[in-house]
Amino acid sequence: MLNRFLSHCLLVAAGFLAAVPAFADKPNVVILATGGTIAGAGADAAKSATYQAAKVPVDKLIAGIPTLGDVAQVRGEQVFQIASESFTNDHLVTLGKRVAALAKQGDVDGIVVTHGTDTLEETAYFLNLVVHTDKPIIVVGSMRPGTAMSADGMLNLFNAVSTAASKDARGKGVLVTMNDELNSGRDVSKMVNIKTEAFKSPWGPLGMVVEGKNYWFRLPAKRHTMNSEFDIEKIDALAPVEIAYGYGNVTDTAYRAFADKGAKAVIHAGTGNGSVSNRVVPGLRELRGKGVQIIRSSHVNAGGFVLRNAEQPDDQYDWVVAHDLNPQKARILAAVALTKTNDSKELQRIFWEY
Ligand code: DAS
Repeated sequence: MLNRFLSHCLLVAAGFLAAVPAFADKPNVVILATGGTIAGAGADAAKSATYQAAKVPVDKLIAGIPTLGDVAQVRGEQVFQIASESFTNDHLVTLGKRVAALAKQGDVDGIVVTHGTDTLEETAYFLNLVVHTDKPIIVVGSMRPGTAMSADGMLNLFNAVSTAASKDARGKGVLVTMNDELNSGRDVSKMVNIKTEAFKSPWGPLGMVVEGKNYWFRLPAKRHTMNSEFDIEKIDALAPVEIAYGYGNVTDTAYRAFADKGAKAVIHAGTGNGSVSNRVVPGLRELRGKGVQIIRSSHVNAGGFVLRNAEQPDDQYDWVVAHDLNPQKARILAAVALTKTNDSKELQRIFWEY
């Protein structure tokens, strides 16, 4: 009799446990959705480039990956629903403050930001600079909408959640999981606009994520997150910084126009080594004399390297060099750094360290 009673209790208990969601003992991951192609939808499965971005809400993104509950207890927030080319500094500050607030919560183990791919690299670098946490923060997008054949968003998002839920991703700065790779939010950039293998770091990925497991091969070398002197909790607005493109036949019109509109710094997206046309140098020196910071970057796309006094006498002109940061990343760092200092020597230190 007693055995039958005990076996009955065991069956009931087993039944109860089976009803408990798969993630009862799983890490807690929050997905902050902002829009982009990963939330895109098109009318034809054969069309991977013709669709509307920022259509699918975060709860549908989560529901679209049934096995997500095997790796984490996931909940979503719809922070924005926009294509990322329309991001502004205010969007960055709002998102950064939400990420920082969640990172401080004891019931949050990791954060995923779903994002359009156009400015994903800027947001990832921004969060890398200003969010003080060692919890994993993963920024993820997709090159094809979920309605297209061989869409990449589902696996990219699964990888992002599994990485956000993993202890081994802690302390590595903001990460980007696209196309099975783990890239540093600082280094990664969109190098191609029509392939799923679109995001590359000039200095290589940090690792790979395969079947929900991370394989690490290198670590970030620059300051980030917990080791950053910048804190989103002390930033309410970014400094106005603009980018002017260098090319043959260029004039200083754009640089002057940006300064006239109040730019505190102009990023020179230079040819080659951040070179500056001799038709533009006098105008940039004049702007520097009026207090505008001039920061030389390079628009070569597979990884530039701008060093002081190599192509231009930066010491003499009191200009800053962006080191290996592309123009859009240099803008982010300058916009953050100028909230703390307008000293060109301090700015140059910051560009070497971050
Ligand atoms: N317009 C692009 C964006 O939102 C779509 C994408 O690739 O995500 O960044």
